[in-house]
Amino acid sequence: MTDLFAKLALDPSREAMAEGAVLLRGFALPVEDQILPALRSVVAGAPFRHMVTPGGYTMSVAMSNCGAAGWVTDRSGYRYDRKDPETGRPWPALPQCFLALATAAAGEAGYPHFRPDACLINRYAPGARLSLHQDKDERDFLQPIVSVSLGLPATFQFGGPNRSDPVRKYALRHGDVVVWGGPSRLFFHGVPELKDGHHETLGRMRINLTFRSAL
Ligand code: MD6
Ligand code: FE
Repeated sequence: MTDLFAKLALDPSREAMAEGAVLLRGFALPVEDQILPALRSVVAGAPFRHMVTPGGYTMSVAMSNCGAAGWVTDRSGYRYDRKDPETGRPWPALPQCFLALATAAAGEAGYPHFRPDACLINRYAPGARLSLHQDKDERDFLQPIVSVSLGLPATFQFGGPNRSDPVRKYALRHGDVVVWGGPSRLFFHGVPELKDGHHETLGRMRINLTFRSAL
């Protein structure tokens, strides 16, 4: 583990997105050799699925979770659940290398006390999208969210506190990490349709890990 922290301490290149939100370019690259196998083992235990929104719409993004709680949606609403509704079993544990990456990124961004208990895993095939939303199902909005992008690049739309606020666009690439909290914690954001392409390790997909303190 000391090794992992040593690698992650390499000076990241930062971009400020808003007050409380920072983009750490390539922050996950030094540990991708640990993250990708751990991800495979998590989704072997909790396979990707297309969840249904309360409005009855099937999401184009496929999702899974690991950690003490997982984010789920169905006809009854959005919530964090300690069990995978598909299997009735607890979600796979948060791999140590996931936890190390998320806490190191949060520390780097000025949130040294972040202890995530949930990791939502989003899988985008070309054409998949996530419409503008706020992340507001977590209990404590003082905790940030740490977001790790893997595979194909995506455009990330980052708005403001109101749905109608103008959005800024960021290209998120393999290995980029966004840490976001404080005054922008509840800002609207989304991902427009993923463009087709081929990534050398993940192929025709984008994976996004979002770490949250949910419970
Ligand atoms: C994605 N991310 O990048 C979707 N939410 O695939 C999110 O919805 C998100 O990246 C909250 C904080 C960071 C995020
Ligand atoms: Fe979100």
